[in-house]
Amino acid sequence: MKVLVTGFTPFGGEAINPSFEAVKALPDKISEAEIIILEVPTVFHESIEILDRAIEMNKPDIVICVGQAGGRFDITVERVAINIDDARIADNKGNQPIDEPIFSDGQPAYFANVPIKAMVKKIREAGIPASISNTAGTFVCNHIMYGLMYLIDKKYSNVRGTFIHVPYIPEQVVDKYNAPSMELSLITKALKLAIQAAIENNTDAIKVPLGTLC
Ligand code: PCA
Repeated sequence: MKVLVTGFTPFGGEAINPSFEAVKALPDKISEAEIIILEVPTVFHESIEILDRAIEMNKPDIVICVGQAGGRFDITVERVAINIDDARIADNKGNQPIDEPIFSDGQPAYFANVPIKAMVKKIREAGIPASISNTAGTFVCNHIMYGLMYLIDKKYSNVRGTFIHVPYIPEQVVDKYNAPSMELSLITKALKLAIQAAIENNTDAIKVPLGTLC
């Protein structure tokens, strides 16, 4: 089995992106599966094209894309990606699409097709805060998750995947008032556990109440 794990380049004035820092620190193998890592640019469309080529070349069974969610305090496994780009800031190449569909022939939204609840449960059991998120935003992270699930729908029907958002790491918040952060080694450990859960559980068989009220 092969798992492709991506992280993003720094964006929005940050010197690092904890997503790729954490991905880089993953072991070469998790539960006998080969781990392939890839850094993708925080750029609309180019990120999906690079992901597509990497899937084509490596033929992974599972794809987990990871990105920074500055302001979130826990690890969030995304449930859904929507067919819209609505950028509050420009990406790393100056693109700032507003209310544009990602793929005109795509569904309005796609759900993750890995066991997101089993993934969150496994991370929590290790004492690391984690939850399901029902929005990946409307910037490049939602964009790549949508692109991943679109590609799975259109041409890689055997692949399973989702997106995981991770908090800032402590060095990023030294000058940010009241911003939450998580130690890099904990983020890497959480990603490893999430990948393990995705490998071990074929479907989201567990019914645990991890929904939100509003
Ligand atoms: N986070 C951004 C894009 C790249 C990243 O790491 C986002 O949440 O959209």
